[in-house]
Amino acid sequence: MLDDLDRLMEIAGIDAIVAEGSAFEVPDIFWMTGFRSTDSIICFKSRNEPQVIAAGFNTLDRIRSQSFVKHTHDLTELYVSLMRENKRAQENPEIIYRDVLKNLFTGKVLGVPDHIPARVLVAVQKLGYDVRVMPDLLKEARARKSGAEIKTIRKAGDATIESMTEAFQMIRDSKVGPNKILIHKGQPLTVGDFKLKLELALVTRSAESAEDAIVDVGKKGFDWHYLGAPRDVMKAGEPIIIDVFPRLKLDRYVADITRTVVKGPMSDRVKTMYDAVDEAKAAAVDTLTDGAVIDDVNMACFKSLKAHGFDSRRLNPTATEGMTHGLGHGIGLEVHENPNMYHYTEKFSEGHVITLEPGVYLKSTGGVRLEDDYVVTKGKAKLLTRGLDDVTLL
Ligand SMILES: [Mn+2]
Repeated sequence: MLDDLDRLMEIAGIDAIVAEGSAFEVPDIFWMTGFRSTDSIICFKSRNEPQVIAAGFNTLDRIRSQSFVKHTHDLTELYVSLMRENKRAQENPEIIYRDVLKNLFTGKVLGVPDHIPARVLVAVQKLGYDVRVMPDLLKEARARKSGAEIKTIRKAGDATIESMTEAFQMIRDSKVGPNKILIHKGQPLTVGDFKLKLELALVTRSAESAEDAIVDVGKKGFDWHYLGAPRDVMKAGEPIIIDVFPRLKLDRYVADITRTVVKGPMSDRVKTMYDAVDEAKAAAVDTLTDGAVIDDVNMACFKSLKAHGFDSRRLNPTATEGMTHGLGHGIGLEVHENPNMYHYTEKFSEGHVITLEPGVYLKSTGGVRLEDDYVVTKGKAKLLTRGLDDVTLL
């Protein structure tokens, strides 16, 4: 959260940070300003001082009414003088940043995030500033969520759960046809049909898939990031992985939920996979608390899977079956953010919001994955995505 930023800037030894872009392209900009616009702006922040937005013309008026940042630096006059000389602001970052930094920057070391445009980095270096690229600073500050952010992620979770429930109804309503193909309203039920239903349900709840959704039928689920082709046909008796990670259109936060469903009956093999994943998830949740070492949470999952006879790449780096991906990831304005569960020795903190998504994958069968979103607290982690507990057999 924003409250963490000053402390992290101090640890990093930087006096100020500057970022540039639009809320839709650069989540850090939205996070630092709350300004939801396609307009590109410059956001500057000195350590222990509030943020300042540099912009001009109509953008500035909208910032004053639509951003929570109270301090602005007006670039209108500078833009006008550039226009009189037939120069474009975009092509003259040195002129813009000379003005911005002369007016706002009083320290020695200036930090910039990885996503600062290359032309801006070069310009600021040419101006003679001591610039340091800080790839993790804003990411780390964003890792712990405020109460308002957690509430918004829960809202994204609710929209996701309701939409998945609506889409699952298509599978419930299907009949099983020849070759176990699901027949919905007289037609084979495809992944394309399912995703369309899902997307419509999300849109009616002011959400939309952040990228796409993963819908993997049967053996195709062995490749756990296969998105699913629109023409893939749903079949009975096979595990169908449905992984949905939508973003609220206005609030910009995401949720990330996976269920693996079977139009029954379920084979003993799939049942074994399902029980193992379910227990591994519970084992990980039991260890997830403020101060827990990240790899202890990973290990709780992988050891539980091993006890059920499933391999994992963490315990056996050459494994090709079993759990061949990480346990989860932070979520917030992006589908993958900090804490990073591959940073094994780091610790979870109160306010971290993460997904836990254990899965097992067998070449001959496909995959089973279950995913929910949790907020780390001083006690047991809190489940943010409630309401899809018994969805397995449809
Ligand atoms: Mn995920």
